[in-house]
Amino acid sequence: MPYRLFYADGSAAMGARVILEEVGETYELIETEIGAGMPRAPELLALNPNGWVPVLVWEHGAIYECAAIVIFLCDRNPEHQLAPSVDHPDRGRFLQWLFFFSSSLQTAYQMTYHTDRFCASKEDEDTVQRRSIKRLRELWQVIDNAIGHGEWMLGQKFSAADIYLFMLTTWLSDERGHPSVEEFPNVSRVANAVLRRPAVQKVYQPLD
Ligand SMILES: N[C@@H](CCC(=O)N[C@@H](CS)C(=O)NCC(=O)O)C(=O)O
Repeated sequence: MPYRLFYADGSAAMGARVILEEVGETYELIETEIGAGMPRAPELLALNPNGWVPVLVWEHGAIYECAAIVIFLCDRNPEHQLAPSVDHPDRGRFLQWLFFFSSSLQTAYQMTYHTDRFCASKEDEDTVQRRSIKRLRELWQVIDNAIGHGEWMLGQKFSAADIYLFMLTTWLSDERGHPSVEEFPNVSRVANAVLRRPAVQKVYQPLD
């Protein structure tokens, strides 16, 4: 049974889709409405009650949370070497970055894109918006420092953490007053290198 991926352009589902392309799996894309205030498909809600993408359906059920899906796919396709194996010295750092991206950076993005979810009243939205942008800058700086002169997130070895990083850079928005990726030269270098990969070229559509 081919994988099925609940998907929306420009969303966290892009990371999961790039991994599917990298490992050459066949999959069916299920284009999914995730616009603010728009109803969510019952099929999506049945699998992910949060109403978010990505959701990956496979022969034994469905998984949500992009980082979990990425690790799951990498581990099922070890020959592609997108993740250090469980006993490799880099495994811990690989997991660290995926969890950091997902729990810290994605939350900062949530706060700037869905400010209302973090405020009890409209008057607080401006403060939360400003703080979340500051938070984005702080977190990207941590990542930039960690990469340093390294070629990739894990140093010399390319991994799915670099694909995840690339995805997160595509959410930086001038319009929303976010920092520009150029503020973080090491991040920018890694993201540009990931962008050249055929799997990314196939999947990534810059949004207007
Ligand atoms: N922690 C989840 C977050 C996923 C997420 O925020 N997806 C966004 C698109 S990037 C979404 O579906 N948003 C719709 C909404 O928040 O209502 C993950 O990493 O998979």
